[in-house]
Amino acid sequence: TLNEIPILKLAEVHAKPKGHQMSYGTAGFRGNASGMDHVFFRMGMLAVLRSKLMKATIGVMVTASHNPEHDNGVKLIDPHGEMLTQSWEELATSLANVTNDELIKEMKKIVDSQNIQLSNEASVFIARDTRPSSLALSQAVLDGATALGATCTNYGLLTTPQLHHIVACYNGGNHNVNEEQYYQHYANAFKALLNENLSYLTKKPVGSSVTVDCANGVGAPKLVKLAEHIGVNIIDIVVHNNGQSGKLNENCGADYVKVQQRAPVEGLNMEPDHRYASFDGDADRLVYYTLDSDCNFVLLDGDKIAALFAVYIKELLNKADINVRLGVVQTAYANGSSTNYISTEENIEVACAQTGVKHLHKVATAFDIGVYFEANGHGTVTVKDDCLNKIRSAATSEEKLQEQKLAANKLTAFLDVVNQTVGDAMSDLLAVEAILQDKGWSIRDWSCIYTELPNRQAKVKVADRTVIETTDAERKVTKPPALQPAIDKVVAEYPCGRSFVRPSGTEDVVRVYAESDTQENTDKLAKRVSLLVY
Ligand code: 16G
Ligand code: ZN
Repeated sequence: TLNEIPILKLAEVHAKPKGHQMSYGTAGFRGNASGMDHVFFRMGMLAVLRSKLMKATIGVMVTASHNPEHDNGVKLIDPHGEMLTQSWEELATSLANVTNDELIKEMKKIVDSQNIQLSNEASVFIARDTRPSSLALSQAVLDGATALGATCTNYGLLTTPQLHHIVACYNGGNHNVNEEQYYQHYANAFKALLNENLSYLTKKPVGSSVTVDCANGVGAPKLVKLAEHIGVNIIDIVVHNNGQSGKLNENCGADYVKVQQRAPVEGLNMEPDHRYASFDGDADRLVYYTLDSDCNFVLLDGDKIAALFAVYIKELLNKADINVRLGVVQTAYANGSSTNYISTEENIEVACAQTGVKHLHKVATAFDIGVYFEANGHGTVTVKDDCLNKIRSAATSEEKLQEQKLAANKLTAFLDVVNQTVGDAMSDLLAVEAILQDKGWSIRDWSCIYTELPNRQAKVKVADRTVIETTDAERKVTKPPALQPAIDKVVAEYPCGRSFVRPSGTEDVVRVYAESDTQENTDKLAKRVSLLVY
């Protein structure tokens, strides 16, 4: 049974403000940090119920990612390091929204409907980002989890993907996993991958530094640690926007760079052909950029990282003569040129999923090897176990030629560098650096694999964004019925035109995307479609 008295006492401390309603969105609860304390407390309790049901450790991450510093958020991590299963999102929403008086009743409802054995043990791992509100809010999570008698481990400051990694490894049986082990794992995997590269000793493009804007977030101190574990003689990472002066995500970070299509305002004295990268506030997104010889800004976003990864994997599979199903998963935001390059030029299967990591992840895991990326820089590679075994055994097989074994070995090493649980800016950075190094490519070589169509994102404030409903991985509007035909009509006027609108899952706005042959046309198209939404 539930130990009601201590729960109710703590619930008073973390009381819900009247009328405050929130829902578990694309990536958990997110909003202005003030007034959200009860949500964190209750998610601590929900994590315990989930842990008892799954008989495994559940993670709770306190972060609002790329949102402004005054926001905060919370999301649950399931046993294998994946996002909370979708059927529990509604339970989370109801639990967050009931009054204090209804709290016990609501929890009992969850216990009954899910058939949870309250006598089971529970274990919850908690971590937070660097927001000023995060310490107190992670304490609220701890209070909630301990109120239900869970064993809690508070990891303090971590990037979101670090917590995913730790939860997945722990539940996988590695009970010594911790932050230190994370660095060792990725540092060793990266070094092993470079060692597979025979030309590593002679050519050394990694020797030139990569400059990383860490959005003044938790990624900064963590990336410094990772770099120390690898060694500056192997990779030279210069950390910018480390939180000493600027504000979290303000005029910097992956979201700013991608949406504004420009470099962070402060801190970078950009030089042509140098490699720059940006993380977001919790380091689960990565984009690269540089200046061309005319000093124009050049962005290499999630689409370009996906293309780089997929083509590299395809080449290694071919070299190793391994036949498995490789696929790339994108969203509607993927630039049309990237889709064309991957599918038509490189002959790699491409699937489209709804926005949000959980949707892409699911589609990716249907492939033997799935590369998924959102254009905004969130992505990773997933591999099926039997496929991984196939590659591993190819690396040592007597029947394979030396060259084929080498390629299989390199692919194994590469797959070790990526964080398969979730998009991870740090591990993705290492993966990109290793591929460029292996290919002897400059950032310019990489950026030239295809040329993006000019694109524009806009947002429209409307009274009620839920009146817009979409289908076909958000590429078509179904409601209101007149909207899609109107969009189609406008789009048809622009060469290479494409545009879609979708209600945001994280903000109270409708988002508009447009692309076409020139920036001028694209901007016009975005504006006209935005007007249709009003
Ligand atoms: C969240 C998602 C991100 C998605 C974004 C869309 C995760 C971890 N993050 O940040 O993948 O691109 O929401 O936001 O799933 P929107 O619905 O406001 O456009
Ligand atoms: Zn993030």
